[in-house]
Order: sequence, then structure tokens, then C-alpha cells
Amino acid sequence: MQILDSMDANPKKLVVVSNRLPVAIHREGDEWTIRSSPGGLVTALAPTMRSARGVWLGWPGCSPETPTDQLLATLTELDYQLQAVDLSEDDISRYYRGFANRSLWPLFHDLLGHFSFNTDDWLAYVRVNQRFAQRVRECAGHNSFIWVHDYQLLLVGRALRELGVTQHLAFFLHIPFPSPDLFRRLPVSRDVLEAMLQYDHIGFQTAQDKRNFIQCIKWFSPASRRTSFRRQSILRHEGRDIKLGYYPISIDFKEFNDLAQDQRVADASWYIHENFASEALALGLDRLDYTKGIPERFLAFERALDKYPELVGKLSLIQVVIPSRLNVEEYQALKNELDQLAGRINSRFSQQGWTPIHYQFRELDREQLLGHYRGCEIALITPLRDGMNLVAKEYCASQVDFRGVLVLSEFAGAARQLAKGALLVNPYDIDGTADALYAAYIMSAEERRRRMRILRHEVRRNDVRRWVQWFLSDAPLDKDESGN
Ligand code: GDG
Repeated sequence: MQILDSMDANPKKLVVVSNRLPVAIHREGDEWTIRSSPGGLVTALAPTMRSARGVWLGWPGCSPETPTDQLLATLTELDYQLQAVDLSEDDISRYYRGFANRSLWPLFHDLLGHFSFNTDDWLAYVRVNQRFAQRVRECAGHNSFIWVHDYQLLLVGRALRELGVTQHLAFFLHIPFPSPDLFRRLPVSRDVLEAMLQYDHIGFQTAQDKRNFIQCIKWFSPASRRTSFRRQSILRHEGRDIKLGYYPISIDFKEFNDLAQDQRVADASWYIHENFASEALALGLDRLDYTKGIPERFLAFERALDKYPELVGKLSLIQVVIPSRLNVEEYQALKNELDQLAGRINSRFSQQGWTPIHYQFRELDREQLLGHYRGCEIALITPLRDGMNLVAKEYCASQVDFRGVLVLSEFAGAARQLAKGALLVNPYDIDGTADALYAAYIMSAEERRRRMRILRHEVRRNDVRRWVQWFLSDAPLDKDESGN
């Protein structure tokens, strides 16, 4: 029996585990406030969480002194439980900022120049993964479906096995998985692979990520056997079967499509054009991160203005950068680089009444976000490497006027699904990206509409609900309660 069927007949409890809980906790004076922070994953999982008496475990994003449990208990509107895993400042510094973000994040994004390894950070990562596993064991009964998310928690499966948990364990990796050449640079690479093989079902974003993982397993464990059928492979490792699949994550198409037609979003979109006084607007929108290729994008935009002077005074770039990891030196350095680049390019090309780059370092609210998606004629989404990139899909779902052109990096996971409608670029190719930007600018209304129709069809068809169903219905045959 598959997991979804079994949830209908005899609901299993769904236990979702991620580094962060989907909540935001703030303190003003003596007053604490908590609100749920809805994201794609929350929206996608909510119906299943409700019907499956779900529990979501993660770090609430605040210090252990915060009265987290009381605050979480006040979030009654959710219909499922949130459970906090408390982490100290030292844990966050070593496990999260250290091993997860200085070792795994750059390595998995093929950016070895940013990679470093520190044994104490690794040991903290092991300890924190064990702490997550301990909390999972406390919250999950025998009849639970445990679904762990992302690169911060690669070892939770093994830690659960060490605690005697025998039931089905699933894992989804939101970021890319590297080739063996890269992965082997990690001094603890064997340990990480061995731990990952304790999950029963591992999901990746793309076929390439899954292939890379299989190549790593061939290197690590040549004796393991594998059979493949369509999108899935079964790996036979030390007497156990592990299911590997790829499941490109997506967004709630309907939510973006509906909200984009709201009058407030239409007004915001109109206002952006009024405010930025340019015939056409290109949009970049990213978390501050060196994987997102923002400096390269600025340089490509500058090259386009040099190569195609008719763009000067006509096409502006709105770049929204969401503050992130600013207490890490490297991210601060990236911010300084962006400040300088935007300043230099603006001083070269600005004219009275027209500015080439509108660079905003802040988070937008939902209406503003959709106003930007709906109002900008071009989305310039050029990560050096990205697991999927939801911004690309959100842009298409919000293009209710079919006027926009998506210029997308071929190294974003989304490129495979969106290749037919987008203009794909290599973000390291500054000239090529400048040419694509120009091609987008001069593209006829008819061609824009044709491409956007393809893109929206793809995002609508493969939305995030389908992603959840897909993953859960691929769960291996149920083990019985004793895990056999
Ligand atoms: C990781 C992987 C993978 C952005 N700016 C604002 C805002 N956002 C929201 C977007 C989007 C999300 O943030 C960003 O998602 P991405 O997918 O682009 O990137 P990561 O944060 O790096 O996510 C990635 C993803 O996991 C899912 O598996 O696709 O590859 O790196 O949803 O809408 N939201 C608001 N204001 C903003 O200014 N409200």
C-alpha cells in the first residue's frame, strides 16, 4: 500500500523536519509576537499535514530563552502541530553558519572557491543532527511517515536508526547534489554518504542531481546494485532497498495567478512603471547569496547598455536583494561589491529622469512582490547554480497579461522544465547574457505571449501540490509497524 492511500484509510502521522520552522518570532520590549510565515512548502504540505495529524519540527529562529512552546501553542489557526528544536548561538554558528553554509552550501553549488572545512563545525553538525533525531523520536509514533528536508539535516536518518527507529524515512534535498569530483573534496564525504543511505527514499530536484548522487555511490560503495525505471532507481545497499527519484519542486500556481489579478497588485504594478520612468523594466530578485550570480548580472546589464545603445534611457534593471546571512563576512563583502557595481554603472549611464539600475536591499511584502512580477517586462534570473529557483516559476504564474519574457540561467534546476518558453543563458557568459537581454527587449508581443503561454502551462500543470503527491506516492511499500 502506498503512503497516500494509507493516509486515507488509516492516517499515518506525517512528521516534517526542516532546519527552520515556518514561523517568525519577534520581541518588542516585553511583548513577544509570533506569526506563521507561509511559503510554498507550507502551502503545499498544509492539506496533507491536516489530514495526517501532522507535526512540523524545526528551529524557531530564536534563542533558547524565548518562551517558544507557549508562543507556538498560540498558533491555533494551523490545524497541525509545530514543535521547536532549540539551538544555542554556538550551535547556529558551527552547525548552520559553519558546516552547512561554509562546507555543504558552496560545495553542493559547484563553487569550490567559497568552500572551507572545519572539524569542530562538522562535529557540531553531527551533534545537532542527533538532537533533531531525538526530538523526532519523541514526537513520532510507530505509525508515522517521517520526511526530513534539506542539506542542514543530511545525517538525521542515521541518527534515527541509532536511536532504534526502524520505520520508513524519507528525505528531500532542495539544493543541487554535486558530481563525485567535487563531493570527494569534503573530508567527511564517506561519512555523509553512509548516513544518507540510512534513508529509505531520497528525492532530488533534477535528474542530474540524482545522477550525481548515484555516481558518488558507485565510488563509495562499488558493491551496491541499482535498477532504474523511468524517474526512479532502486539502490540495493547492504541488504536494504533505497528508492531514489527526482521531483522538481514548484509553487502554488493558483495562488500567484489569482493574487496577480487583484486590483491592489495591478495598482502596485502600474505604480512601479510610473515610479521608475523607463519604457521597459527587467527584474532581478534574490536572497543575498553568491550562488545567485548578481554581480555577473549587473555586468551583463552594463554590457547590454554598451553593446546596444538604444537601450540607454529605455530599459532599467530593478534588482531587489533580500538581506541574508549578513553576519557572515563573505555575504557582507558581496553586499559591498553590489553597492559599488551599481554605483559605478549608474554613474556611467544615468541621464536626467532615467537611472539604469534601481537596486533595493530589502524584503518586499506580498503585494509588492507580485506587483514587480506582474509589472516587469523581463525577469533576469541568472544564478550560477540553483537547486530549482522558485522566483522563475512565481514570475510566470504572475504574468497574467502574458507580456513578460523569462531570461533564465541554464544552471538553475528550473531550466529543464522551462527551457521551451524561456531564453536560457550561461550566467558566466556576460556577452551572451547581454544579447539575451536585448533579444528579450526587442521580442514581439506575439512571441512573448506564445512563450509565456508555454511557461504558464508548465508551471500550472506541475504545481507544488503535484510535487507533494508525487513524492509521497513514490514512497516505498509500507513497512509494518515493527519496520520489517
Ligand atoms: C532553496 C534553494 C529551491 C524572495 N524575495 C522576496 C520573497 N522571496 C521568496 C520568493 C521565493 C523564495 O523567496 C526564494 O526561493 P528560491 O527558490 O528562489 O531560492 P532559495 O531561498 O535559495 O531556496 C532553491 C528552493 O529552496 C525550494 O526548494 O528552489 O534552489 O536554494 O518563494 O517568493 N518573498 C517576499 N518578499 C521578497 O522580497 N514576500
